[in-house]
Amino acid sequence: MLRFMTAGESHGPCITAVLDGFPAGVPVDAERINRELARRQMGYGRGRRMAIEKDQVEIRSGVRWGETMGSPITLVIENQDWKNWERQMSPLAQDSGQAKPVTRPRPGHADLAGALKFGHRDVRNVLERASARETVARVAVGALAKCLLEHFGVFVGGWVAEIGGVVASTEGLDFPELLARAERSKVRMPDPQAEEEVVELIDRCAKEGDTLGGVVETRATGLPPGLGSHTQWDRKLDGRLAQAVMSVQSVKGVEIGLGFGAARKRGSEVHDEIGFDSETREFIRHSNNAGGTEGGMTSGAPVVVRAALKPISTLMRPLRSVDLVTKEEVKAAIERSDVCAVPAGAVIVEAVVAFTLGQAFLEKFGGDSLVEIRRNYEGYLRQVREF
Ligand code: EPS
Repeated sequence: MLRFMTAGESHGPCITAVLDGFPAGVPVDAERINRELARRQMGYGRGRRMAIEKDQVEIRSGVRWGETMGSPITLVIENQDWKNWERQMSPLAQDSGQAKPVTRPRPGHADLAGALKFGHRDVRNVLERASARETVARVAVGALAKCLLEHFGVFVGGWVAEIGGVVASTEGLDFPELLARAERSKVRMPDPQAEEEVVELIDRCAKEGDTLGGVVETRATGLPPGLGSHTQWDRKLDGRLAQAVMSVQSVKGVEIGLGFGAARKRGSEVHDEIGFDSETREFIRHSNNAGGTEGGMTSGAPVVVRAALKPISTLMRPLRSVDLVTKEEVKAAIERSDVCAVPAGAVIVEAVVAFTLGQAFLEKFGGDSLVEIRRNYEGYLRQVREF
């Protein structure tokens, strides 16, 4: 079973991920991971923190001479900002009291619920771990999942579909073109006109001390039919994708394919009619409203996942809150933050989708090594072709 855990605080020394169950024999290099980390750091609307960080992964276990060994892979990304926080975030008792406690929880952040749950009088003990800094680890893990999937012609890519209500026009653009345009855009939007409007909107929001959310879209192509399973609730791939994506900081909604739109149409307009290509001897679909999953399994069509991100909850013009200690009405705490992190969100959602698909891929094709997985994969494809 492929699984991972992350550890680390936003202003601690580093963020760490341990990935277990990754097969042997997969070529991996730090530069491939670093390219994904750099993509996550880009985006107009980020705060000053991104000027401090230059995320680079250190592979501390599980890889030898450029290939995975099948043992747990430890990935470490240092926080450059740590040097400014060594005393405030020190593990040593002798440093206690080196930072003023944060007692004014921000609406929308984990602050209040976390303080009540863990009994913390200093909200920093919650916000440090709740921070989206943690997503640097998820992107690194997602990069490894991509390294595996790419061997089987599976490609996962995403972009920003809208920010602050400005919707990118994507009509007539195919997947490679969408990605190429998004990659060139400073807000990861495939539509230059929407990009221009969004940049203005971000500038306006920054001046007004406000923040912006948006919608990101991820697609995965090249997947065989039958990943996931209809037989049990926790094995349904659409449910697992939704959980993984919903767990990304700021995400408040997940759609697969038509998503909520399907509820407003008739069955005849929604379901993807089935055809058969007698040349390739493959079942085909005349549309992909289901977003690549049916009955909790891949259908063979591209998987399409959309996520809605709420606006960042740290406002420079803060909302009302209550001081945890005095119980007086106050303005919420102001932490240095971003105006808009949706472009980074697109890269993060791409990574968690890649991980979840990688997990389902390994469940289907098993194997401890790339060679064994390939044998199982090719055997299955033959079985499907000869159906
Ligand atoms: C974040 C607040 C900001 C963001 C951070 C997430 O950090 P800071 O408080 O240090 O300015 O920049 O995101 C990252 C550090 C990152 O790598 O994406 C928050 O409160 O969630």
